[in-house]
Amino acid sequence: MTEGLVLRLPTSEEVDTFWRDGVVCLRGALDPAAVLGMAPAVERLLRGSVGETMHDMSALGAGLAAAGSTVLTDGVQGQGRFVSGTDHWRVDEDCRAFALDRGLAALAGALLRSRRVYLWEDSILVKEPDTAERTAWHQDMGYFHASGEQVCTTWIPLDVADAETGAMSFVRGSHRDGALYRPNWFVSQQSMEGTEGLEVPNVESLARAGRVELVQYALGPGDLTVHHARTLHAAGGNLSRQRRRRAISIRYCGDDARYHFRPGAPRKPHHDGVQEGDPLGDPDCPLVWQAAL
Ligand SMILES: O=C(O)CCC(=O)C(=O)O
Repeated sequence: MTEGLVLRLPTSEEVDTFWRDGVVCLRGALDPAAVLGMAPAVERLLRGSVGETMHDMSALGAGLAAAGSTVLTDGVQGQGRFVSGTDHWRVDEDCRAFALDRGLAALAGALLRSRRVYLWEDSILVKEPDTAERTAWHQDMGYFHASGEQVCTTWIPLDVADAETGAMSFVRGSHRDGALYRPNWFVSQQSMEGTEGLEVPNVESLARAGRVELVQYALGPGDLTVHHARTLHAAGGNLSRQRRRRAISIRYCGDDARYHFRPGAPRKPHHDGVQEGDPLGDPDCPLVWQAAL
């Protein structure tokens, strides 16, 4: 457990906001020092010294662009890079302690109204200064081989994340219609081949027409957002020439989640050992927190 990471649990109003809007911003819920204590782990992973879990999304974007796909750079070529990865908890002790933090899982359990919380995966997402690549509009559910409504992502910044450096934006209430959207390549709206579901709509034009409402929060260390796995969300590039935008996401499932395989979505090695409909809680998707009886 990360020492003293969580300072407070969500209020009942914040729980209601999560279920109404599909996202909630929890200010001052985490100890900034404990969050910043993850900085060395982030640097280790960026240097690639602890395994193959990080990906250069800017390089992926250049490859996709060369193959004819539209990459979300607003026509700008930045000097910085967007680097991200998943499943660091399997290769790095600090990431393991953070992802298995019982306080953070209890916070997710309160929001999910769940008696049990399982770790699905962790993710590190760094946008260095002057990174042009935006994070495409997407819904996490399409990437997860899981069913259930008690599924969420916590997004925890190590730096100030604002409109300039690439704060996340969310389509308010978009989790409520039950739509499943095809996963995409994260820096392009192009859907992954062989995946099922709806194409992600042009959220920005819908917002301009007043047909959806976008919400964005400027966050600092100690704040976090938690969004539902069906909530459409995206993030800007990092337009600052000085400031980094480092973040850690921890993704959790609750009581009603089961393994549910989605054609074409990226699989993890342990998925070969589980069946459709299996409960979570195996060592690769561990139970992190359970409510007292
Ligand atoms: O940090 C980003 O740019 C995107 C993160 C994201 O979409 C997520 O954690 O679900």
